[in-house]
Amino acid sequence: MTRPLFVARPILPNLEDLKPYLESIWDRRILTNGGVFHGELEKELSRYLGAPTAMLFNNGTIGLMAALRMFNLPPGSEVITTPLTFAATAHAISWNGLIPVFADICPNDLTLDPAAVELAITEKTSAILGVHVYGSVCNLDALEEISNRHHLRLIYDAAHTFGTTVSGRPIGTFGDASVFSFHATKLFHTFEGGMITTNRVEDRETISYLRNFGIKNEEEVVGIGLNGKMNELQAVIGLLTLPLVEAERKSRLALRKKYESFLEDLPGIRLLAAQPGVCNSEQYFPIQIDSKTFGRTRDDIYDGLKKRDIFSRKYFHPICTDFEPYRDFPIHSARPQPFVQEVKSTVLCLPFHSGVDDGDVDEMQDEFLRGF
Ligand code: T4K
Repeated sequence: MTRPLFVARPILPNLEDLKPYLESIWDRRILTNGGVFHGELEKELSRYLGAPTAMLFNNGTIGLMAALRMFNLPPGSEVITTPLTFAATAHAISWNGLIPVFADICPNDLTLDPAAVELAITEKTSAILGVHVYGSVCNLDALEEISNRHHLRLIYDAAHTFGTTVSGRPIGTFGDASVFSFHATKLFHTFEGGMITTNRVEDRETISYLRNFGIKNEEEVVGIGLNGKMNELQAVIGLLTLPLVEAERKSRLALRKKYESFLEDLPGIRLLAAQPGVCNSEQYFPIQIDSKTFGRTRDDIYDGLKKRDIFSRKYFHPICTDFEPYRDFPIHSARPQPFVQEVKSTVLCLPFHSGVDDGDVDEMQDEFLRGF
């Protein structure tokens, strides 16, 4: 048993395998601004993620900021998103001088509810930013239909869906653009990192300007770009980590089955159902606790596990509209009360990675069956 046991644990390559890469960087002295390893990783990820355009960033947040900037959305226009996400999603909208507008989530998969999105649309709406939260895939068809009908851009925060496919189609090819996070806590990581993918090769030039200060050549700056570049050390970590991803995903899939075996039939515990046709990224394992039926609250479980040095996380509670910058922003909903307000106090992500062994699972099972 590993203690402390965290919600996430990064996969790491063998230290010895780093050495030849480091020597090569040291020889060349090209440390960033598009080195050899950066180029190699970009090519490999384009293949892995099945996206014609796949461009590395130094983290997912900067990737989101750049993706929103790609489409020259009118300043002050509104971007509809979910409040059940990491703060970075809403912040990326705000940093672009756009207004985040929050819409409710679907009870079955916890992603943006298309009916709520419809209700949130005004003449100022310019885009929808869906989040495949926990690895749960948004209602792609409905969101595409709405965005086409209202002439809106459709962008996906794909931070939790590395390698996900839907009926064989890679997740990063839906919508106008998708953004991945390669943070240490993600299935695939580069310590810190991110990527924008799109279905159109023509987007590469725009994204490369956005990533590199708008620089076209030594004498021309053609746009207001960021410094979104990934460096060579991060790229090497990516090259060495990518081959380890499938084994990690399989190990998490096995862990999911173990968790499900004792949680599935436990009164008061709800699990997210598998989505038809979706090959899941196995990024997080969220459960929802109905305290009336289970007899204990989500916070009781969180505290009970913590006493055993097991650190689950209440992702994503508080929700964005509980945070100061977005406090009192309305949540548009097709229900009398937004469902997300209910979910936020019931959801808990259990440790979900290959470092969780059978002893850990047994210990958690005992706690759940005893009722904490
Ligand atoms: N959109 C969505 C939907 C996201 O979830 C995120 C990031 C983004 C956008 C933005 O992408 P980035 O700009 O981050 O690339 C973590 C991550 O920092 C964040 O990347 C992630 N989402 C978010 C859901 O989780 P914290 O504050 O919960 O991280 P922290 O440091 O508490 O880590 C969680 C646990 O993971 C720790 O208890 C221990 C373990 N851990 C963590 C780190 C950093 C390790 O074992 N090793 C490590 O190096 O935000």
